[in-house]
Amino acid sequence: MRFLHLADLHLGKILHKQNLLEDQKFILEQILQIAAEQQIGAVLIAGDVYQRNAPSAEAMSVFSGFVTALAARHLPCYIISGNHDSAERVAYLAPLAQLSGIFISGADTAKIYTYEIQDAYGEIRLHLMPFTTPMQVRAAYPEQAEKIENYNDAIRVVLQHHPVDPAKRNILIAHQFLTGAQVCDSEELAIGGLDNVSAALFDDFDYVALGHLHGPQQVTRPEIRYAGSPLKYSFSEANQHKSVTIIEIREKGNVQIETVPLKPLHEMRILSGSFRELMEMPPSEDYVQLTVTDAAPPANAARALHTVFPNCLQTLFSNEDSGEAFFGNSETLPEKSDFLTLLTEFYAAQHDGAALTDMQNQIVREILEALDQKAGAQ
Ligand SMILES: [Mn+2]
Repeated sequence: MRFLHLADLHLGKILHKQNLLEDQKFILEQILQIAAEQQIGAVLIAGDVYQRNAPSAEAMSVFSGFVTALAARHLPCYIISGNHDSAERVAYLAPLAQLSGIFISGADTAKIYTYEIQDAYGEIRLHLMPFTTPMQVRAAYPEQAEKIENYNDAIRVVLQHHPVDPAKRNILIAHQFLTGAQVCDSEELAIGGLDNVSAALFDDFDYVALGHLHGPQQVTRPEIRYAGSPLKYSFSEANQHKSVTIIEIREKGNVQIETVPLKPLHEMRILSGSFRELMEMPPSEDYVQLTVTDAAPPANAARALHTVFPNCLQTLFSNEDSGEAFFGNSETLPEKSDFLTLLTEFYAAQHDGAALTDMQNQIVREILEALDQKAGAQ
């Protein structure tokens, strides 16, 4: 059977004030197409369905639409909650969803939920392990609490209570940070590596569908794999290539893995240059981070750059001489000002802080009035 492995959807994510819901709808639509083209038999979602513990109504609606589309195509889907999710909220209506072939891990996060699916080679067991913490596992197994100091201990204890039949084909879906994996800025990890889990704990599984880290990657062997997020959720991911992972499992021991690239609605790029250089670049609707390198950029540089890059999410200013950022980013952009204020600021920036003379001010006002009258007459 062919499985499509996804993770870290982060529905409802807002990146530098940009709501990514349209990008997310677009990519989920593309994933549905890939599932059809690739003759997928089931979909795995390895946690972080939502960006927030209490997701927005819009994010919930997008998720509802996606799983409903899977069910309408008779594609079973196996879903666990991640560290960004509320296990209870993700599991809302789970018994009802199960009737349509959508299997969701439950509110008890110290537990593994197992389901079976049949293919030509027999039965495949899908083990759904929601994101869990040492505290939650200690509470579930108080007699072993003293032995649970970190995430590795916690996952070991959960797996000890869940024997796996090694004669069967077993897939684990989990959301944890495996030792040795590559991290980026949009994940929320524990400081000091307390959340490290050893891949050796997963030796019994034919494939481990992981979520948590946003860069697609394998850990220790090809069958222990992070699918990565379907979209870039931080500028640290600008150079990553997002994809979905497709696993083909035949007889026991025969697992083939490939990836299919995803093409986003908006690309993400990091650009740097003088104000003039950036203004002369080809206009683009990509999500960009701009670094303006002038020693003294115009006061309205961020706003002017928005005319070339309307989806600029972050404007940084670095003084090339000192090499240090000396002014904040576009999130601190002043409120919209009237034209005269903008012009005054622009003039001052271009003339070492000098103000318009009374005569210049008068001329500008007359021009503005004439423009207003002309606009009113139309
Ligand atoms: Mn995540």
